[in-house]
Amino acid sequence: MEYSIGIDIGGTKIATGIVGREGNVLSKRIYPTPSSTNKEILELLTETVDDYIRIATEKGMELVSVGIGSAGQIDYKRGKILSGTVNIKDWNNIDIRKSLSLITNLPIYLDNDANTFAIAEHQLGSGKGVDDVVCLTLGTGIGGGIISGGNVIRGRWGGAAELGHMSVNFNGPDCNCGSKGCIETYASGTGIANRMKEKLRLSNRAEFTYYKENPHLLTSKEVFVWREQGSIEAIEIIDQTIKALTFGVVNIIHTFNPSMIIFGGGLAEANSWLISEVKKSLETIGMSSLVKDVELKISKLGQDAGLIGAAYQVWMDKN
Ligand code: BMX
Ligand code: ZN
Repeated sequence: MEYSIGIDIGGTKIATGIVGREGNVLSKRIYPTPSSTNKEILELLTETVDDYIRIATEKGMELVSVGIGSAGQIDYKRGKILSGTVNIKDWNNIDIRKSLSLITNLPIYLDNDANTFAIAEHQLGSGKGVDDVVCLTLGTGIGGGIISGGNVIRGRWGGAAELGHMSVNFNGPDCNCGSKGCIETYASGTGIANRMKEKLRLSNRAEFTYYKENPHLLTSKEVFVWREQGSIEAIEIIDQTIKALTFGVVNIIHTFNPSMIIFGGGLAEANSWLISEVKKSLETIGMSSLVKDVELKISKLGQDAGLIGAAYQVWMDKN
């Protein structure tokens, strides 16, 4: 069987593994994304690829490529990161293909992380056999991947489908992409935490004191827990999350007329009820013929989807 090295670079973690053609993942490793320099990330990639090549050689496995899915705006044909938001430090103008070709002759593939998520879910996951699928990953940021008529929609050089940066409110919070009111500011892990930090500043409630003093430790997890406990502030924030996602999903449906929207990323997987709420509110807005039978699903491949799709790029070429 052929194998490919898969690497999924997100704002919080980097997941790696050796992936078989059927999507089986071996020697999986998960690292926190280095946050000081891009050089540190490149060193981690080089060491990991080197190590996987050694493991594959020892086990007599046939390695056919190194495939990377990374957050950021990517020229996928040239294998370069052109730019990235502050979600990854200093993630601009990086020739990943060149760096890795110093240590291996294997073909090196690079695409946006949500595109590789969409490739995996379309080839092997919840969207298998479905030609018109749009994917949204809810994590550190919000990533987007579009399959239309069975093809990945990439635009001119690969920058298309930054669906997390669809604005649902031009008076909304500043987004680190430069726009305002993007769905990422309301429904990503960092967005939810940031909205809560604004509320904490205005509140004197005792249960918030620790995070008021240590705002950098606040994540979306606390917000979901506080919501469960009945905090009005947290309830308001998550209601906004559902509204932003609903209008975002309606925009997606009106633009791409998909059969299915697949949600992934840690936040969606931990809170799949959010998707049921979006589905319910969807029925009351949007053009009826377009919204009525769109399926909303959760990723089947879970946290491995990005790295499986990253590795799978080589086989897309052969399909
Ligand atoms: C951001 C943007 C996207 C990415 C998405 C999900 C950067 C660095 N990131 O919107 O390119 O697809 O986040 O990324 O520009 P993740 O960090 O949540 O995996
Ligand atoms: Zn934005």
